[in-house]
Amino acid sequence: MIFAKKWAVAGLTAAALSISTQTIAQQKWDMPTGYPAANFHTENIRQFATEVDQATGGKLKITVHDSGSLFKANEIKRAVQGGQAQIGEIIISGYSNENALFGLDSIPFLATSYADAQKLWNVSRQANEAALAKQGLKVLFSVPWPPQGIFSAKPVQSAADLKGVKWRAYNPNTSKIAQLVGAQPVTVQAAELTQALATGAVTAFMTSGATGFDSKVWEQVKYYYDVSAWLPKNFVIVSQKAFDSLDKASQDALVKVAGNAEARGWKVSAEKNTWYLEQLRKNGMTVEPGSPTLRAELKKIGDTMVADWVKQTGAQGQTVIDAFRK
Ligand code: PCA
Repeated sequence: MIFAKKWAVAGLTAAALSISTQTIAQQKWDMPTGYPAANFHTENIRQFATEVDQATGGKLKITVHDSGSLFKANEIKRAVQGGQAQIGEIIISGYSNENALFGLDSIPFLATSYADAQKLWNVSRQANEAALAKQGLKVLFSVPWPPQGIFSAKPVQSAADLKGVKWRAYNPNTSKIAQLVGAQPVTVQAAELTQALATGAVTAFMTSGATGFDSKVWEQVKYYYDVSAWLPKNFVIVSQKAFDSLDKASQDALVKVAGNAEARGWKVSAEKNTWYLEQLRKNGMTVEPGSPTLRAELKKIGDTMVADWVKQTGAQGQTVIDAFRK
């Protein structure tokens, strides 16, 4: 009897030991994002998390928290910097007040196609990575939103029609555009857009068909002008400290799977853009290319913003713009 008990205790200790070695070897990361579960970025990120699990042999488990449920979209960067989350998704242009460099992809009519957006990313990736590295952040991958157009409750023929309207902004550049056309900017995160429209807090804004669809904007907003002004990008960032705590094989697996997620995300963004615009039409919206006047006015705003951007970013910015225009 005594003997049997001893054996049982020994068995238990062995089991407990193996569990604790497993816990040391396995890491669980929280990954906040600000966008809804059905959005293509979020779907891409979920697939990324699944592939990370597989590629690390279950050593790294990433839990995705969508819709700003763990941290609001605009709090995610700080959360990853502060170690409250190991990894997260942010829209980089949301932080151009911190560093002007981050606003490059949200300047009207600088890069308006997927090919140009890719080129802009290629020439600016290093600079972005270096700026974020100084904040203890590592860029894992980046995926663009579909091209940005104008949603409005009332028809818009030219910028004059936007005077005085309550304009939803999602980053400093969209606030700046509001100022330049004489609209009133109100910052609203994507997760709160439906509500802001329902209460009449905003009646016009620029975003993609993707967010128009996610937020079912057709309830209040009847016009979409597909001007394709820019393609803003989301970055998936990881705290360098969390990254360094992984074994080498897991680090390599993570970087490789991130590369796949970036390639897949760019492809899906472009493919789904057409589908998103169809859904706007199906739900009764008027989808138009936007008048030449409106486009010319936005282009002029873009030119001013490029000049300001180069002034703010100096030689580094000039090098990036020159490489883009080459
Ligand atoms: N959707 C996000 C950012 C750009 C976009 O297409 C938003 O509206 O917040």
